[in-house]
Amino acid sequence: METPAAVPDHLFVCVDHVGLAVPDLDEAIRFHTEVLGWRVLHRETNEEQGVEEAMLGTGAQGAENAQIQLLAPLRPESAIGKFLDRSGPGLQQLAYRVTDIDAVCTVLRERGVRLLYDEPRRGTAGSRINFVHPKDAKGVLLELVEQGAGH
Ligand code: MC0
Repeated sequence: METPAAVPDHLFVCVDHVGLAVPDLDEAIRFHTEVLGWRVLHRETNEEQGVEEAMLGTGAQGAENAQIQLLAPLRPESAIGKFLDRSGPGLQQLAYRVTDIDAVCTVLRERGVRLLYDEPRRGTAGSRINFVHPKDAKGVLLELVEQGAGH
C-alpha cells in the first residue's frame, strides 16, 4: 500500500489534551483550580459541538504539558450530555495533536479506521478537529487536533 508523501512515520505530534465530561463547568473549574492547582487558560462555548468548555494548564514557565479540557453539555442530546447520562462524569476523550489533519485522516481511512466527520470541524480556539470512533480505537474516543493559526 502506498503511503502519501505528506505524512511522516509519526502521525501524531503529542497528546494535546484529555477531555473530561462534567455536569457543571463552574463547579468543575473550582475543583481543578482551588484543589488541584490548575489554571484556566481558555474558555469558550462551541455551539456546534454542544459544549461549554475550559482548557486548563499548569501555567508553569516552560511547561510543555498536555492540557485538561473540561466539557459541560449545552443540551442533553449533545455528545457530552449522552455520555454523562450513560457513564456519568469522567474521562470522555483523548486528543492527539497533528500537524496536517487532512493528511492524517486520509492515512487513517486507508488503514480502515472510521472518522466521525467527512471534513474536519471547528474545535477549541479555531483548531480543526475530527474524531476516531471509539469502536475503532479500542474503546477510546480519539480526537485529532490541528491547532489554529493563533496558537
Ligand atoms: C460512546 N462510546 C464511547 C464514548 N461515547 N466509548 C468511549 N468513549 C466515549 N466517549 C461507546 C458507547 O458506549 C457505545 O458502546 C458505542 O460507543 C456507540 O455508542 P453510540 O450509541 O453511537 O453513542 P453516542 O450516540 O453517544 O455517540 C458516540 C460518539 C459521539 C462517539 C459517536 O459521542 C460523538 O459524536 N463524539 C464526537 C463529538 C464529541 O465528543 N464532542 C464533544 C467534545 P456499546 O458497547 O454500548 O455499543 S467537543 C470537543 O472536544 C471540542 C470542543 C474540542 O476539543 O475542540
